[in-house]
Amino acid sequence: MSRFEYAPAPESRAIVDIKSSYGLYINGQFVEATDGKPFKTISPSSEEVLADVSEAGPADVDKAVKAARKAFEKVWGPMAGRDRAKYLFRIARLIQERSRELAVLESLDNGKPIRESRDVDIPLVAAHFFYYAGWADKLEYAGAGDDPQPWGVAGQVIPWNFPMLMLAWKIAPALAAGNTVVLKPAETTPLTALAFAEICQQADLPPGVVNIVTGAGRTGQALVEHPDVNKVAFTGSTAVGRAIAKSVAGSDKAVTLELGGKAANIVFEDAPIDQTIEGIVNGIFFNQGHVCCAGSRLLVQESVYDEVLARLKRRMGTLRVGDPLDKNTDIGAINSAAQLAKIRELSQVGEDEGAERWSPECELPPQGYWFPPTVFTGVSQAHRIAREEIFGPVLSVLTFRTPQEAVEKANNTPFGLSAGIWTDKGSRILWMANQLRAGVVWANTFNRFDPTSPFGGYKESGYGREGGRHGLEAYLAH
Ligand code: TAP
Repeated sequence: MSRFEYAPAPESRAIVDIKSSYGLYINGQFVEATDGKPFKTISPSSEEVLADVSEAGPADVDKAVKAARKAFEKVWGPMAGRDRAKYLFRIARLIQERSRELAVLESLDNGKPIRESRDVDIPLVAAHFFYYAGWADKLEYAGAGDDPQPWGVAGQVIPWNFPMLMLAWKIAPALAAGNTVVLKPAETTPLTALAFAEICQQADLPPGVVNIVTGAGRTGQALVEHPDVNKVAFTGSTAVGRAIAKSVAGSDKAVTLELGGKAANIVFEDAPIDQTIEGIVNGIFFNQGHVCCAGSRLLVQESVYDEVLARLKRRMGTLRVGDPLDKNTDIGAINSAAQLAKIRELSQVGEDEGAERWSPECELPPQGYWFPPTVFTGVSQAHRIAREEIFGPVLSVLTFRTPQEAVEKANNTPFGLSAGIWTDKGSRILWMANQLRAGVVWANTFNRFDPTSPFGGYKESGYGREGGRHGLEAYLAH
């Protein structure tokens, strides 16, 4: 019995009204799929079936692209920017009004703690729509020339780790720039995208401006390969990103890819230790580590290694793993059985290759998909757990002696999405940030997101930027 026991504090799920089945959202209406079978979406924390969802086949995708094309040519493309802005502001306000419902729905379908969906995901979703609404009548200042034009129809494919936030990253700038969209959410997390379709109806968004086609990889492939899609935006694994890059090569489609990462979180001996421990925990255990920019490689200066490790382990022992809807929960459920299998497999490889594995004592719920917060020490740069994206609550710890060595180790990865630096010295932060081959470098903080700030990677982490003015530019033809 620990000194402080928490009473359960579950968020009520009465606020969500999940239908037993959902159609596809095409041309402003929910419609039956013509050539796919329905599939089930489940809650990963309980394995409870939440709803039947339609699978869009190529004919459905074609219908959605046609609706988007018509809306682009007849309504959305010709509309004045200030009028498009009104719709985006309306959507942003509706998201705020329905924020509690959306947070509960996200936690149910994805498994992430309500504390995160309520305080991070959904507020950021609304912030993205507000931010890009402000751009819709100022496109000539976006850096794409005096008279920037939208591409046309955007085909967008998103992953399951931040379902609604990834939707906002994709849809808000696309619409602000005057494009229409067909979006495919991930197979395991379609519900908030379908709730967003209802929000589009509530906002009276003209039919065809936003279309949501649910399904798995086959649906995503049909979308990105559709000949009448002008711009492809993808977030997900490097393997699928590579396949998409190949399939659109030689076509005139514009493409942005936001892929995996293996970020170094670098701790110097002069770092403020308490904040650093919180930053390490936030860096790798936020969203169960299902974060492309997660600080999954901890690089600690040798002189403070023992202290950092001891404090980190003590802090990990206080993390609460369990019901995503409990407001005290720090770490929720792993999103799917497949992802859990991948985390287990790579963790086993870590042990087999000789690294030392440690997790605090923690009781995992009997039903659902769970993995305890885990740290590996004795990790070398050649180990697979130091090179591959685990996409789970698993931290690999390495050490360094000099700043130069830290830079070399941090950059020794095929990825280049993000990095973190913990030190008291401003000059060292600036020097390090210049040396690190990472799209985002956080200093004395980690996993901070803001709609005004561009985000994206180097090397196998993809190309193109999302967020800020740069994110808007990606939706404008030069
Ligand atoms: P992916 O397979 O890349 O899935 C991302 C999205 O692409 C999903 O909507 C997926 O559909 C769709 N998709 C799959 N195959 C496609 C294809 N050939 N053409 C077009 N779209 C396709 O990622 P995953 O399987 O969910 O996760 C695998 C690994 O990817 C994870 O373990 C993690 O390492 C990494 N990952 C990275 C990120 C970020 S943010 N960088 C996000 C998620 C995953 P379905 O999901 O419906 O099959």
